[in-house]
Amino acid sequence: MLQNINNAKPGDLIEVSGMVHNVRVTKWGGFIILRKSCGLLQTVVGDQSKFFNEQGEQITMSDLCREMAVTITGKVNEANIKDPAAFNKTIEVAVDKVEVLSRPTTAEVVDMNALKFGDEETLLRYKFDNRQVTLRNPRDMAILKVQSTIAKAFADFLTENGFTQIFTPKIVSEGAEGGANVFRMDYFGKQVYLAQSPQFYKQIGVGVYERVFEVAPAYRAEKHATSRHLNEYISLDVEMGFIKGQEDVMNLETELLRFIIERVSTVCKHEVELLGATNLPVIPASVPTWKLSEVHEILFNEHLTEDHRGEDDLAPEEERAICKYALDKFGSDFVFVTHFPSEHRAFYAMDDPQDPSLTLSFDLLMRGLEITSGGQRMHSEEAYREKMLRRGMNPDLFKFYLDTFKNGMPPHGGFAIGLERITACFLNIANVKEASMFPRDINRVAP
Ligand code: AMO
Repeated sequence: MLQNINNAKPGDLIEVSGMVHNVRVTKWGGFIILRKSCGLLQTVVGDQSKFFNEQGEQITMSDLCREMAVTITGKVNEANIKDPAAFNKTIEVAVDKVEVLSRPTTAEVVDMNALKFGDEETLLRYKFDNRQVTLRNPRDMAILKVQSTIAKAFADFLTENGFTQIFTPKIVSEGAEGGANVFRMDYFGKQVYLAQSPQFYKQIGVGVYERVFEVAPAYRAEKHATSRHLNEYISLDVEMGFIKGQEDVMNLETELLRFIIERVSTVCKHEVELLGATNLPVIPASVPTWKLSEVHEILFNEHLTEDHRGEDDLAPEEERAICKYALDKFGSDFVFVTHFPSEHRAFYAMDDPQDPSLTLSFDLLMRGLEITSGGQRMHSEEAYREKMLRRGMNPDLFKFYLDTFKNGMPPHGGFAIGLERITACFLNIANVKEASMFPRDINRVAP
């Protein structure tokens, strides 16, 4: 008897285990909708079907309920299933036998479809309050499956291109990114921090392996509740040595994204269809790239935003507008913006020798949202010391980091992609929290 539903074809006899997603009793029998990791499977109950409880005693179909764990044996038949959550619309299983393995202890299991709740905010709150169960809803399963595919593709592409995966500490002695959004914690009487990013450690990794990557949580004490900020997010980090300039890093990210899009389009066909996200992002041979000052100019001259010329960063309306402009004019869902002012960029960014008030750094915008920051880093100890002193930082606090450069480092650069943000952008999901298995925000640390 066949055990793997993914290979099933009409005529096969099959044994398949899963959770009861739904039971529908009809006059002539009914349906048990079984939930598998790949999606839903329709099974059809007829007058020959038999049911057994955990003790092996015969029961009836009406004794079944949602979220029972069951094993079903039966025959695979051809079908034409309408439910978009069915992973294979062309098969169903005619039930011979259902064996109950275990059952929920409440008669009122969480409504994981959660569709009856009014406005978006109430719906999201309900979903997140009961996340341990609402995650079983096929839509949420699909979002996180796409996310898992993106993370795997990230690791596969980089491994194939000579990068070594590293695992760096999240309890650190100093924040790497500056700013106030760092979580403090007590560490045996000493104040330490949760890592805002693996920046120092991935640079150190370049001195060891030349090319490194990491997939790990990063922590930001964001006090504001927005649709794009989490307090804990997964950072896809890359750092590479022996670069000639930040263009090498941007080119690598472009090829990486092309690989990820291709992988999602082949591996996650069912999920993107279920989520109505078949318009996967488009990445042209060369991603439109402008300096920050050029973006302000373009948007002002084209009357697409208010006048932001001279500002140190992109306004959110500019992020959206430049992405729309790039899509309309260049058919790209991505835009690189480069040359951010040195004063507003993290201290490790390399200043542009042509104009030291600017940095050789970039952001990558996708469909109106920043998904990446990156750039070339300084690689000489003196440059670090000088910039730190200029910024009023105490180099003694960063001794181990500076010692890395003291002991020799190649020219290098890298970038980081926020996993929840890229997943949300891929799937046109408005709130990044929906792309987090257990989102952490200012009001939520459980479940
Ligand atoms: P940055 O701080 O811009 O750069 O972060 C890089 C990317 O991480 C994601 N991100 C977040 N996602 C969700 N919630 C947050 N609070 C949040 N903060 C950041 C975004 C962002 O583009 N060390 C540098 C990267 C580098 O230069 O290599 C850094 O951390 O997608």
